[in-house]
Amino acid sequence: MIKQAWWKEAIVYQIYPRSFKDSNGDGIGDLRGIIEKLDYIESLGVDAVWLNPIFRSPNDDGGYDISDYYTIQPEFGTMADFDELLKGLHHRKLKLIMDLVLNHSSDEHEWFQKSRVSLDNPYRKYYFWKQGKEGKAPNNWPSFFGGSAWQLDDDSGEYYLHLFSRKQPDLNWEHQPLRNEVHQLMKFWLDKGVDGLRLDVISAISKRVDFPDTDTEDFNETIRRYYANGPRLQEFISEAREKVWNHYDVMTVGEGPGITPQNAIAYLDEKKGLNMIFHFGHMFIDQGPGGRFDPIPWTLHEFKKVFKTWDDAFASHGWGSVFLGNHDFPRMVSRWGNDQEYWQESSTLLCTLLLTMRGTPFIFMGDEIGMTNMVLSSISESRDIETQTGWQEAQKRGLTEPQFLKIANYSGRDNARTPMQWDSGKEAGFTNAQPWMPVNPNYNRLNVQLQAGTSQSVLNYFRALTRMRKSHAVFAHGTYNPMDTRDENLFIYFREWQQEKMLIVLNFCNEVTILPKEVHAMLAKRLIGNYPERNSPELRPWEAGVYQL
Ligand code: TEU
Ligand code: CA
Repeated sequence: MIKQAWWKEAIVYQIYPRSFKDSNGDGIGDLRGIIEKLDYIESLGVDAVWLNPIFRSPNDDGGYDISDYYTIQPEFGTMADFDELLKGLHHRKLKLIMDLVLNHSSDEHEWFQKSRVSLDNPYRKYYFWKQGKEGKAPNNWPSFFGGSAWQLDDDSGEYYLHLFSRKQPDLNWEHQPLRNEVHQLMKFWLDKGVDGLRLDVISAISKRVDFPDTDTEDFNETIRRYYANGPRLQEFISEAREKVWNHYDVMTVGEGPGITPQNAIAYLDEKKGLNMIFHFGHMFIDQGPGGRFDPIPWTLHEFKKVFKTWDDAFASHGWGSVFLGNHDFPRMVSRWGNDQEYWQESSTLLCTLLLTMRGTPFIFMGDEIGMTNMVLSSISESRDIETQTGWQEAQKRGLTEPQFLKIANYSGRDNARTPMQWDSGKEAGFTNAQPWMPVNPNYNRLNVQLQAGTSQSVLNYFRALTRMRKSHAVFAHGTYNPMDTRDENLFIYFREWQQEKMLIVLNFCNEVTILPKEVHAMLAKRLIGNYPERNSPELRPWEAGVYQL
């Protein structure tokens, strides 16, 4: 019997450890805090947990700057805590997906410290070092975090490449000894029984290493053409597959800007590729050419088109993830829904979309209770390097702090990193100390404890959705066929597999919307909905319903 790929049927819960639960009163979330909450995680009806990086890091970019791949970040706990957490997850039949950041390390990693010592040491080639041109950087590549992607190192007089912060030097995958080191560290964690790897920015491990200037001002275009999808990408992935992953029962999910519907399948070769990728199609529809801090309006039409395009890309093979938020994006109800007058309805509608779509659903911690964006009143409150450097860039464009804050409060990553809201007690039950990041002031009316005891809460609706998804295989394995309604507010689609056929109806707006007659005629047996059931062609604002046909 071919082992069914568990990850195709799984529902994954993403935990940003720093903000989940503080167990030792230092204001920082940690592994023992997650252990305390294992019963809660199990109660959600999810199958796996994806932990954002938990390795030693100076925290320049929220742990995505690793200084030791073999040690747990001391603030998060010890290796013994990790082992206990893994055991606790496995005891509850929950899988663990770890987040490996391999496109770059921290500049405090010993490899980089040795690499920078001289021009000819064995570690020099672990990174990209280049002479400048006419006293400037080797080329015009911009960093994700503002400024040039090159940093001059005074000692050696050469520049090193960092697509992200200057404390995140890019690792040179062209160099076989570096790849061997990467294979070793993967084996270390897989030998411990980790079930999955999220491979951060895997799309950029092969880049244009002839380093030509970018000829476009569009940042996402620069990524696609110069930083990601380089000539040796498939080679590096298939080598890791052959030398490491094939020897374990492990799921690999690739993350990375620059992955497109056209090139995604190349990452997912059945024999030599990854199992799954995160795509960002929908996550960039409200970003202009300037990227995150250049927001533009989005339309439901485009949103629906992205889901269709990506589903077509994976129609016959390959497999995608479905997510509407994570630690890099604003809270889904604030971005795609209405976190004011229709907070409850739009939160539950978005959860319905997540859990009825084709592809593995990834739910970001707190979205199961409808956590919302938090308003920064000054840049100094931001804890995110991307917002802080974004502000520096914005000042060069002449923006005032209030003007930039308005943008950052819409699209910045701080929104997703406020502490999990457990109860209405001090600091929302996240910590009994000063939290590393302020708790969203709405915690006393938006928290787990309050919702656990309310049958119609977002939390209990989410739990009902996971139960529904698990009891009907059509959601994991079925086809996806959207209905192309003329109406801009409706998102309607069918899921079909063997004898089962489902119809999902979502009213993505603040108004009442009339259903097309042929659809209303099908609304016989409702499995779940976020309003009291009634027989009417009128959908209420943000109404969601799942119907068995
Ligand atoms: O993000 C990489 C990535 O996809 C970027 O486009 C990201 O969405 C954003 O634009 C940068 O915030 C991964 C991690 O998810 C992110 O937290 C890290 O900052 C980044 O890599 C560097 O490791
Ligand atoms: Ca702590």
